[in-house]
Amino acid sequence: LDGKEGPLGEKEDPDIAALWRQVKALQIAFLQYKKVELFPHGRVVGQKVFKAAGFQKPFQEAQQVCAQAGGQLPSPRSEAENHALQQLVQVEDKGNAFLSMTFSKVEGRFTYPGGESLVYTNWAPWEPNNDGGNEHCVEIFTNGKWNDRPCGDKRLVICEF
Ligand code: 289
Ligand code: CA
Repeated sequence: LDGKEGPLGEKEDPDIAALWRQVKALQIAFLQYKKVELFPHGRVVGQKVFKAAGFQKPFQEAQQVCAQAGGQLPSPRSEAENHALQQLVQVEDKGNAFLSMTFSKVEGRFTYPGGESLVYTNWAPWEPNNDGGNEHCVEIFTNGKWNDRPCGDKRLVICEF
C-alpha cells in the first residue's frame, strides 16, 4: 500500500486523478463566470435563466430579440420564477416587462407560446380585463402582479433561457 488506493483498496490511475483535478478546477471557474454573467441583470431559478435586455420593445420585436439570442420571452410557471422576474423588473427600473403568454381567440384564454394552458398565474386584482378590447399580451409589474396589455405597447424585454 502506498496511500494512493481508493476506498475499495484499488490503485488510483494518475491520469484519472489529474482529470478529476481538472474537472474540479473547471467547476470552480464555471461558478465564478456564472456569478459574473448574472450580475446584475440575470437570475437563475432551477434550470431556467432569466436575463433582462435592458431596453423596451413592442411584443413582437421583444419575441424576436429573445429568439435571436436563442431564448424566448419569460413564462413564469411558479412563484419562485415569478419572484425572480419581479426582482429583475425592480433592478432594471425600466418599467413593466412583457411575459410570453398571449390571448388565444381559439382557446378563449391566455396560453404559452406552444398553445399550452397556464399552470401558474399571478393576475393583479380585476385582471385580465381586456380593457379597450385589445389587451392580448401580458406585463409583469414591479410588485410581481400581472396585467393584460395591448401587444403594441413597449415594455422591458426579459428573456428566458
Ligand atoms: O389601456 C389600459 C391600460 O392602461 C390599463 O389601464 C388600467 O390600469 C386597467 O384598466 C388595466 O387593466 C389596463 O390594462
Ligand atoms: Ca388589463
